[in-house]
Amino acid sequence: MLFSGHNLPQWMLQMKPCRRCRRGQIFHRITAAMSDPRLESLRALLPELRLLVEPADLEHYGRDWTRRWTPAPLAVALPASVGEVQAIVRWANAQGVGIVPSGGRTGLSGGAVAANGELVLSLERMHKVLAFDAVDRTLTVQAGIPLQKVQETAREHGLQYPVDFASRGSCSIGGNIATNAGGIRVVRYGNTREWVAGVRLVTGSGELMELGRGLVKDSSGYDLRHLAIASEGTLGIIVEATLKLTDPPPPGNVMLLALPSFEALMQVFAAFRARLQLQAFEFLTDVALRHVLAHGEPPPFEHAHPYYVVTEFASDEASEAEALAAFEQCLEQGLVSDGVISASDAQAAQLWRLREAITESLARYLPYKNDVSVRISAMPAFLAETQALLGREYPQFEVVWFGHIGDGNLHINILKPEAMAQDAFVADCERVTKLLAQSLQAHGGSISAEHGIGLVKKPYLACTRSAAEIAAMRGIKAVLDPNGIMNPGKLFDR
Ligand code: 2HG
Ligand code: ZN
Repeated sequence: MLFSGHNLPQWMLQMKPCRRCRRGQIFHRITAAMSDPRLESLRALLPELRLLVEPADLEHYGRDWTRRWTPAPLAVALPASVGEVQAIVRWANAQGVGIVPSGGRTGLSGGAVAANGELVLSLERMHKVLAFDAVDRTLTVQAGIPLQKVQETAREHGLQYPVDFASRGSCSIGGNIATNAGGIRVVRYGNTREWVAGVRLVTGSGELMELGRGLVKDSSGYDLRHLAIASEGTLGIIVEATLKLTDPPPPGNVMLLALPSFEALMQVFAAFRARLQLQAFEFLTDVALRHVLAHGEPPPFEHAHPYYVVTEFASDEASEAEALAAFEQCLEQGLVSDGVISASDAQAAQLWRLREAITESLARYLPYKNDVSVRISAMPAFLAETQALLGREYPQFEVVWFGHIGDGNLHINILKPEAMAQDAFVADCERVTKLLAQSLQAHGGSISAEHGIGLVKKPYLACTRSAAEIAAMRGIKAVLDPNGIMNPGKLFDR
């Protein structure tokens, strides 16, 4: 079929030549779009919809921060309104096409991977602040808004949205809600779940549901809002959210502590928590710090120490005195061996970088990640057991420990040796994850603390959630997504 300029649709006329492969983008679009009648029907249904089928776009939008699956989506849709999202979902039901909802794609569990001809539905163009309510102290936003923009907007109104983590600039609020994201302030403020007053969800059948509606009190039956939170896009697409805001935090002081032993960790936590309202309590090992320093951060101490804690608390005189007293007490008991305290905001930010840059500094080793949790009281026994397990099972790999120890949440990154094939590496790590999952089961923990289940943790879901719970999840999915088009294959198989 030959096209001449005057009868080309508008979207084709806007194409530029593709620099990557030197064929025209028009060619890519025409071949892909014309060869798939499903996309043609979507185009006919929503002529204004932005739809991408260029290989570079499919690759970019078809993956998250995991690098295990080869992206292979059918196309990428970038709707600009709730109405468009609903129409896409109805089209997907009619065509039997799976939908992978897509936010900032900073996830670490493969929840936003599209490797099987799904349509990626990116919320990227739906990134507006819709309303601020000073009386309710809420902010209503579209789901594609980055976390950082939410935090900044709250600050502009003299308030705070307290959920925070390193990917704040790239992740989106929709993704945060869909994974019940945690981060570095959970010890003080709780997870994302605590801060969602309402959610507008386009269900798997295209219905728009208003869940929660910003009400402080509502005892009229099931709270479906909480089903949307941590649903990982398997029940529908979060298109808007009403977020709770709170008083701004007090100006903070950051302290970095050096610890001689792993066993000291929870005792130091107890000593500090007894005296202070902690804003954060994070830990990292020397191995983690070495990677961060190799990545360009300045060393905090003259000598290396086996373990470190980054903690934050109010910078008023009383809190500072309590922090120093806690430090002295731990020093006397041999639980800490050194410490520094920030003297300025710049220094505080620099100390935080030592913790926050870990993921980035490890990315080139394609790490296998465990993100596990137990109750805080179970932490000492679980830590000892896990340390023995990993020491025994991974003599050949470098293992990097860090995490939100004040929440009972450990991150374990196993680094792939350069010469080792990815498949063999993952297979070995999966063998050990089964053992870790057994230990989590014994300690009443969770195989995913804050990253979600996605594809990465799916084989272990049944280790820490009961058969009855998973059956109930399947039943809920069948009601809200009867044709199973929402994020197929993630969390569990239908
Ligand atoms: C963090 O706490 C993130 O920094 C990422 O949850 C953890 O990279 C990881 O394993
Ligand atoms: Zn984390």
